[in-house]
Amino acid sequence: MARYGAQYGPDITFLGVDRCDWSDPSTFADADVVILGAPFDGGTSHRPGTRFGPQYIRQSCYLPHDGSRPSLALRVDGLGTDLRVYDAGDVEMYSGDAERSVRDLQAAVYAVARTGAIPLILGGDHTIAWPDAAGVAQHLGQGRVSMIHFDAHADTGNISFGSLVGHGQPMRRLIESGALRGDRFLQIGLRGYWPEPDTLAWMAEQRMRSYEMTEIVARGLEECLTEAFGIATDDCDGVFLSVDIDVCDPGHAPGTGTPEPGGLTGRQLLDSVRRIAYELPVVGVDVVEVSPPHDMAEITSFLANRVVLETLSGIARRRRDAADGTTWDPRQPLLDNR
Ligand SMILES: [Mn+2]
Repeated sequence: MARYGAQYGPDITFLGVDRCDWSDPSTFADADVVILGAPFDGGTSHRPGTRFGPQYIRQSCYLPHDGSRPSLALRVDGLGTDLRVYDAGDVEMYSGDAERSVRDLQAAVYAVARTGAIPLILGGDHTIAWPDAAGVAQHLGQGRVSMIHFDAHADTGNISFGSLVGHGQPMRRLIESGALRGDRFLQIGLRGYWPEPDTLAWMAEQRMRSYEMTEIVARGLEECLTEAFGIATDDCDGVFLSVDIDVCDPGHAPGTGTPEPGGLTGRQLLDSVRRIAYELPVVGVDVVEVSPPHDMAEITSFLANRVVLETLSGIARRRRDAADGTTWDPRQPLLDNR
């Protein structure tokens, strides 16, 4: 259960933020957000490599690793002065033992959530969404956390390769275990040729709401998000945001294990994440499926790094506006509202 340290490269923190130890709450007592690396790709069904995701998401940036990132659009520093962010390093996760890995990751996520800090987990393949969201629900209560899930894939499979644990199944495990409610599960960006009809029938029985790319194109992303936000905040205490980078088109995110053509642009994903972090009570986040060995010019790692920063900036701006009574539409330029 120890920190993996330098197993997958230098033991650095996300863009130079302070380090902490998730098993010792005194090391992050004033934290708003604690970053955890989950370098696990043992649940992958196709191309592997996401065990290197945390390292690359932490480091892929052309600016100094100085623990500060003032947002041009939001006029807050979600990494420095406006939010206290720590990085607890990588949780030890052996990709050859999925059951032990998800158990140990949930313990780490819960240890962060119970202090009131927001856990932000860098994957890793999507297997980790099960312990990530379950660890938050362990603190806030079963069925009290809704899910907004960006992905090309539903990830609601039952058994794959003879196992209940894998990157195509975390969402079913979360609902079956009672950690999350099926009817507070919002999926954005689904497309392609999976899952099969019996899995779609199971999803309908759970009353999951999936905004497929076809619907997003027909209605517009903003309208779909606004509708999803209404469901996510109905009789729930917080929102878990799970971002599979393959929700974006492979042209925008080539470094991933199961690329599916026809997805969102990087710009659409960043704007969506900004809205979620600003408009909703986010209680946990994960960013998954970045596979650096399959990337081109670190396009995917740079995008994932910005997904993290956009989330932190949105949370920081939400808290600042709540403190001074300001309201703002994150779809509009700030203009005089700075
Ligand atoms: Mn996916």
